[in-house]
Amino acid sequence: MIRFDVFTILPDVMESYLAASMVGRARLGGQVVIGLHNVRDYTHDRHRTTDDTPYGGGGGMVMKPEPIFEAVESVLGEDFGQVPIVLLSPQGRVFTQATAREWSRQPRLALICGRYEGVDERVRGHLATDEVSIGDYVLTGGELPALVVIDSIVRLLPGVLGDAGGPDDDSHAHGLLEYPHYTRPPNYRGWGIPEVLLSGDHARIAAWRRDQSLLRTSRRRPDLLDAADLTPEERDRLSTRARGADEPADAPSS
Ligand code: JAH
Repeated sequence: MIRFDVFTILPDVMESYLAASMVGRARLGGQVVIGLHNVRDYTHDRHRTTDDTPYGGGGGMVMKPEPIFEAVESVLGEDFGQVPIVLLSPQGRVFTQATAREWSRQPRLALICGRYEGVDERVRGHLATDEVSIGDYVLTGGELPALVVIDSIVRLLPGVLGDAGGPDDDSHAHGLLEYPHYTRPPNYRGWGIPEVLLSGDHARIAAWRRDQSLLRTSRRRPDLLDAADLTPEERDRLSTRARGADEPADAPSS
């Protein structure tokens, strides 16, 4: 079981996604607990102020430190100091499948979602233990990145995916992109499927899929190959071989 505590001024927006999907099912199944905490509930003023103008000027608004510190300290209680406190921010290191895998072994994670121009720097320096970005673009807040982090972790938990193959079979599990997938019908608008998939020869199918993953990765994401789990033979072949099209064949198969 894993527990997430999310600190946000938009808990309702997050709940609507977290109630649906595989995450919603995992919560019902008791594999995941998600606490959604409204930072506004930890303000002390009449107007429940969570943001203020930046020192030094320049416009925009910055999230005040006090409600965030008090919310996190109050909710984590005795666990404070033991639990990773993650700030979602475009300035963080890029969140990857490796981080999802590591965090999926934690019993508890806290996620802080900023809005406006971001959070007071003291949250970053004296409260957060980790800072991650889900990619090089700016959003209106950290809520979508927090949902991405939760989703990527929850699907790795034992018993959540409930499907053969599962998380070990997908893109990035071996550091390679996925091979092409097909389902019925075998001929759609004249577009067929690769003959090998109808052969019933499971060894040939596995070899074809591996080959497609390798080719697709070398053409689309050569940056992934350094860290990918390849045999010396596969590395040799990729470096010598002409990297042909990785697009699926479109000859009608029936
Ligand atoms: C935007 C606070 N790459 C992800 C990411 C994460 C957080 C934010 N934007 C992008 C963000 C505004 C305020 C956080």
